[in-house]
Amino acid sequence: MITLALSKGRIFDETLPLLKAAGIEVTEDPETSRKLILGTNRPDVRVVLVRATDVPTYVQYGGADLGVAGKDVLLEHDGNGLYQPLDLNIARCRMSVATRADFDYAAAVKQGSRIRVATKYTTVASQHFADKGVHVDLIKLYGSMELAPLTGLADAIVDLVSTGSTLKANHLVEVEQIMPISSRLVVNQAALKLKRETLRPLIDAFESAIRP
Ligand code: PRT
Ligand code: MG
Repeated sequence: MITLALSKGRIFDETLPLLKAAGIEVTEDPETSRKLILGTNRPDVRVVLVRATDVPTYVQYGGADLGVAGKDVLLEHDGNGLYQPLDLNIARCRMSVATRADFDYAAAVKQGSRIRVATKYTTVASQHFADKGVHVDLIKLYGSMELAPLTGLADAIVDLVSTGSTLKANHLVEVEQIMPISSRLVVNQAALKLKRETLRPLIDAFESAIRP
């Protein structure tokens, strides 16, 4: 049995066409079913639904043989035993710095001021500001980052941006792009050895689906 860990929403939706190209069809709809384990047309392949941030953990400890996780999630996840053979180029967005329109980020950076930054992505954010030589006080949040500059909790946020409409709706402006983000295939290293005969063709099929 091969177990694939996916998160509901955009990762599940954008992985479906890749699975289809590999001859795998999920037989249940996660939006209408309450099941966390979904069957496929292949008796030896199943999908488990986990939180996006839990995908690397499932794969690392062998709760799943492979999974799909955003680069944002992978950069914040510490731990090894994860083989990352493919950038699937799905669920694309970017990681950016955003502030209130009335906060002069460029001036704060130039003056060497200490900037208060709220984010869920503390590993990426601290690396980014350290590389720039900018002094920051990082405030760890688990969601609704947009609220932080509006309430005075922070001067800036580091968050994911895709269309930019969430920032706009909250009167925030993107002042710096940190890196492009997409989702990667992650594979348990032990499983790759033990289940190579099933896993390798699956990885190859994904690869030809993204690079036809
Ligand atoms: O939502 P939930 O709390 O259940 O979990 P999650 O946010 O971890 O999962 P999900 O499904 O929302 O995101 C899974 C992965 O999709 C992330 O790890 C990213 O790699 C990728 N991804 C791609 C995004 C976005 N685009 C994205 N736009 N993840 C989140 N967003 C959010 C962003 O944080 C912001 O709140 O959407 C909002 C901005 O969108 P725009 O279009 O208004 O700019
Ligand atoms: Mg989300």
